[in-house]
Amino acid sequence: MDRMMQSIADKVKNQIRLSKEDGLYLYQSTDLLAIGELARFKKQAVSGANIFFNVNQHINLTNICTSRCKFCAFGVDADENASYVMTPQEAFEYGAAAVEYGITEFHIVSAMHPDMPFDYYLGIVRDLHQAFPQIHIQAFTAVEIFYFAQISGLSVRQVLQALQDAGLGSLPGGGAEILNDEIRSQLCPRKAMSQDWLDVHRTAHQLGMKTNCTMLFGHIESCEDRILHLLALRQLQDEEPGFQAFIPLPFLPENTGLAHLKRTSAVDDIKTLAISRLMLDNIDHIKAFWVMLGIDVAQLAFFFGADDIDGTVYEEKIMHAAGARTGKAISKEDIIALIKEAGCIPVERDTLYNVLKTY
Ligand code: V47
Repeated sequence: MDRMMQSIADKVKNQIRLSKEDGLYLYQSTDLLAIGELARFKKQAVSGANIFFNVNQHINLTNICTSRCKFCAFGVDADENASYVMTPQEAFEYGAAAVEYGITEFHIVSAMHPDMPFDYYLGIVRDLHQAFPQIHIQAFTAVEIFYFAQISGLSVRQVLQALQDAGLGSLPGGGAEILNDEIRSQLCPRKAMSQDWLDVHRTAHQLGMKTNCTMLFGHIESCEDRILHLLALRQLQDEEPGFQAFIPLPFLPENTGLAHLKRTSAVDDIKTLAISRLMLDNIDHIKAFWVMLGIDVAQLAFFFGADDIDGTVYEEKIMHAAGARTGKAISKEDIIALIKEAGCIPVERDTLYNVLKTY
């Protein structure tokens, strides 16, 4: 171990916060095992041998989107063949059908539809919550919340309050991409910019809502952009805590406007998970999202700082549109088996990380 890595190890062992320079050093280091050992040390301190999962149902209300981000293969124009919008009744039935499977969460993500009014989204949350009050609704990325404010004339706070009154429990972490407006202007100029995204989460935290956060990596960003992104999340969490989990999302290029780019390597995926665990010393959970990492890399991630594998995710559409090679869903039994196979303890959680059952 060289001197710089030793000094980072000393900081981690003594719970001293890592700096931007430490993060940059870790990215350019090839000592993956040393980085992994430190990340695992941090993970063990928070979660021991536990790996969390939940049983959820993804509902993607529409794929018609005015944003058309370069990295996205899910969004389409209204006149394209593959376009769809669920009616409120269809969305309700789609959610209701999963309830008997034992789900504890509806994970609803939509798009920036040109015509659907805010009331459409509000009504879907209200109907599902009234029928199934025991099931947590995690819905709408900060980008969608910001868009709802634009189309309704309400403030972000009013939008969040209305959704909260209707039964919204928490926000997912999507739409963060890379919190750098130069990069956003190239990839996704028509949606919430960095400060807008952060402000929505800050407001949600002020309203007592938990949220997640993500980072889309492996496209046109640099390692410095990634570290600055992690530092922005860490700073918001210091100022207005409420992030429960961080999910690094490796960019899947197929069918996107960046299809010429190569998929990230497993080494980059694992290193990014580990560095996230080390930099984000104030966010408890780091998710290895099996849908895009694949089951094999997700299992390895448990030894590099991850303590969560997300959920059964019946039936994910955004990543699969971009070439995710995993199945569209995985059973609870399969998740339990793959966590045990890796030598860890499967813990079923609800959305807010209350332990439901240890297997
Ligand atoms: O915001 C879109 C990303 C996000 C691609 O909060 C892509 O628990 C890779 O945020 N390759 C939506 N990523 C999904 C998301 C999420 C998923 C699971 C759990 C949680 C959580 C959140 O997916 C988007 C965007 O950043 N994305 N296209 C792509 N081609």
